[in-house]
Amino acid sequence: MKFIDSKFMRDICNVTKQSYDNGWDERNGGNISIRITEDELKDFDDVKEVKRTFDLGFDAKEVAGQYFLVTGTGRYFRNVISRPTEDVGLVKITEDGKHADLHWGYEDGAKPTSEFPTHLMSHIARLKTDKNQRVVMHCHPTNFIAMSFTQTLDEKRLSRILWKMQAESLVVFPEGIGIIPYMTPGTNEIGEATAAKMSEFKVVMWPHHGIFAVGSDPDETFGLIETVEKAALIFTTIQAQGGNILQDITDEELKELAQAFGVTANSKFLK
Ligand code: 2HA
Ligand code: ZN
Repeated sequence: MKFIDSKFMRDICNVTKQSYDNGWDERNGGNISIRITEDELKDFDDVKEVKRTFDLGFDAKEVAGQYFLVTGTGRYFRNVISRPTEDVGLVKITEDGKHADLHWGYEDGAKPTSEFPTHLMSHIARLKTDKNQRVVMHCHPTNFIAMSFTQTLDEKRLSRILWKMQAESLVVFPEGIGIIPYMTPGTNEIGEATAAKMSEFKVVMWPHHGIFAVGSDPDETFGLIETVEKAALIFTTIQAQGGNILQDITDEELKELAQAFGVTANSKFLK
């Protein structure tokens, strides 16, 4: 079987196209990585050879031997669906944890996204709490980013606002939202700050930039971002209607929601 025909490639093409169509990935904005096990690759005969090797610039030993399907640096989500063999690469983290071997893709010389350290650090952090952790996705959802200008960067306050915008929010992100300070993208420092938040949250706000989200498959991770951004859109629409909230979902109702859907809401964020 050829890797291009795999469900992993189908998933990454679908999710990048949908994210672009939603307006979250202007130019080269956004990146996604999907963790794949050696066993899941055994039937693909075109992923065995090492084509090139990349320096990671940090120690990723905790995911040594694991494969990651990841979008290329400078590449456009808009194009992934029409040029997947150039814009997506399948890399394996080497045993020393310091490099990634390219096994498939990046055919015109690309390399992994500049945010790959943040992706790997986030995978590592999440795997400690969730053995089904598979996907890290970053993009630029407009209303969510706008809130990082108009709202205080306070995790409890922002989580509560988003929870109260629709009944779905608490069910989809019961932990709430993590927020890091504004930092320069593409650095190990922003990767470490993001990963530190990932031990508690599945969603992290990068103020004035975008969102990082994690999950066990591409649909779930994309759905998480969609739900957060929908809450932010409702918030924006409320402001456009004058901002006067006459009634909302109470804390008591949030607790009932959590119970009804069998999720554990972050009690630090409830009254
Ligand atoms: O991949 O969005 O944060 C381009 C970006 C960097
Ligand atoms: Zn970005």
